Amino acid sequence: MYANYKYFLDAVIPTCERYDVKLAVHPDDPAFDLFGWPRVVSSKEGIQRVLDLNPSPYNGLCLCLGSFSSRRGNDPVAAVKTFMDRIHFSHVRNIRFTDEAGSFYEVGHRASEGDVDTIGIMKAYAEADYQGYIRPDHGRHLWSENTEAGRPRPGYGLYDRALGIQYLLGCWDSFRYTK
Ligand SMILES: [Mn+2]
Repeated sequence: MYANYKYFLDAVIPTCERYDVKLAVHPDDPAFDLFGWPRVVSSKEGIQRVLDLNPSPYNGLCLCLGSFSSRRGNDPVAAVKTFMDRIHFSHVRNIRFTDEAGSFYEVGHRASEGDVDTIGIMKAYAEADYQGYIRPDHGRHLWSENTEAGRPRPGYGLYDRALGIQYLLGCWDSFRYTK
């Protein structure tokens, strides 16, 4: 898969550079083995290997800290600091493990609600004056928010993503704001 990945990158990166299109790979979701499928972007080592396949800054990351953190032992704050220069987009969200095997579910964005240090992540971005894009990624299904068809809207509900954005901005401001 890495060989195929390099073949793809080497073919498209020159065009990306010419037209200023930044590629951004999302980590495996979840970042551990499922049904024996190979994993490519599941650890710091895997990310480094993908970035090294083509050294152009246009070969970058959509660093999803929810997915990345789903692998036991992965340190999301360290990953942000290590790969800062290649992160074009970041998904900042929280998960809580439910067993030692790595089962988890998605929780609200507050650091205290789960196992991901969302405050430490935003501190790392703020201290580096990160200029890329961040989104809260997923949101819980809150207040019976439904689609126009009347069905529940799990995963991408507006209400909890709005709450998540404000939490992340609050973290950012607490590290960046000066009056
Ligand atoms: Mn994501």
